[in-house]
Amino acid sequence: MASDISSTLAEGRTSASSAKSTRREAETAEFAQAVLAGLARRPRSIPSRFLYDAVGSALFEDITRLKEYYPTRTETALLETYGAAIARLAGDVDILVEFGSGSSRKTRLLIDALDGLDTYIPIDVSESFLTEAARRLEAEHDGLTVKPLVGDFTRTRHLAGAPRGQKLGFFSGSTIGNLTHEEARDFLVNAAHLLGRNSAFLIGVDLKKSLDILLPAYDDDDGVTASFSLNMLARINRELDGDFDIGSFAHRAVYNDAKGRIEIYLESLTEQTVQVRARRFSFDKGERIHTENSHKYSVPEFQALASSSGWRPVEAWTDDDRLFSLHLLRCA
Ligand code: AVJ
Repeated sequence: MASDISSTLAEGRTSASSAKSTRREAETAEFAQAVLAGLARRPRSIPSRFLYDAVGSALFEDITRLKEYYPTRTETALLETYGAAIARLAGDVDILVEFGSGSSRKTRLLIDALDGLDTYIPIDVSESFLTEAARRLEAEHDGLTVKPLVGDFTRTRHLAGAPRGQKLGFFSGSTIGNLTHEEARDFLVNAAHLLGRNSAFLIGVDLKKSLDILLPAYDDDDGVTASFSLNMLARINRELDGDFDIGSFAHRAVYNDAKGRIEIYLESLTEQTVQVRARRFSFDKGERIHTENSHKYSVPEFQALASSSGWRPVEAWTDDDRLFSLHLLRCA
């Protein structure tokens, strides 16, 4: 890594753009390592966080507007309906810390509900997204300071440069569902340290429900979710000199009842060989690559997980159809 930094500096770029390109190179190196290891192992798997390059992030935005994809609009409606109640129970919040980029619409609803808020700290891997969001929010909210933190929130250990004050964490969209129960517990324990004593945490969690609703949400009629999944292979082709024939893989979403989660796979439709960075990988017909988990919880299941991770459940809100939940927790 040190040699990467000196070589980019030697090319005479500004330190800001060199820091950015060094980050991009580090991200590509990490992607390469994950893909080569993930394709070599059985069962094959690639971590879901690599779905979100610029193309994948735009496709996810499209997913949030699909008729079949209920989570985003349901969570937004919950924030609209219960924002004032959430703010009251959260107490005097000085600092809002958001894990992941979230949608600006949901963030704005929460910020507007919290009066007396003086600092908003979004944590995200996408620097351009953060800068843009920070500029807009500061322009719209007099007296609100936005201090973006570039990084992977699952690995953020300290809130560098954060002022003192009462903190509220916000983790929306049921992104916590991407984590296994063990990973979610680690994340919650770390968040308790990060946010500190007596802080509060608002988390959006998708609920268990009928497969008639759940399965189409992960396999829509227009094939947007399929494109989002298959972008993993397209990204490998773009960034890692891969030669995946995207048309000979299919998106598969299945519900694993024992684990309470949607599992997403890319399935080879033929027997074929693929190259990535000059390494060859053979697929049998029907062989799969696991790319994503999306865990679903009942309200008591999530409260039990939170309770075993340093948080006390304060309140949980759900919509009338019981599609989605918002949990307010207090650091124990
Ligand atoms: C962003 C993880 C919440 O699990 O519902 C949506 C990702 N993947 N459709 C989810 C996703 C396919 C989404 N999360």
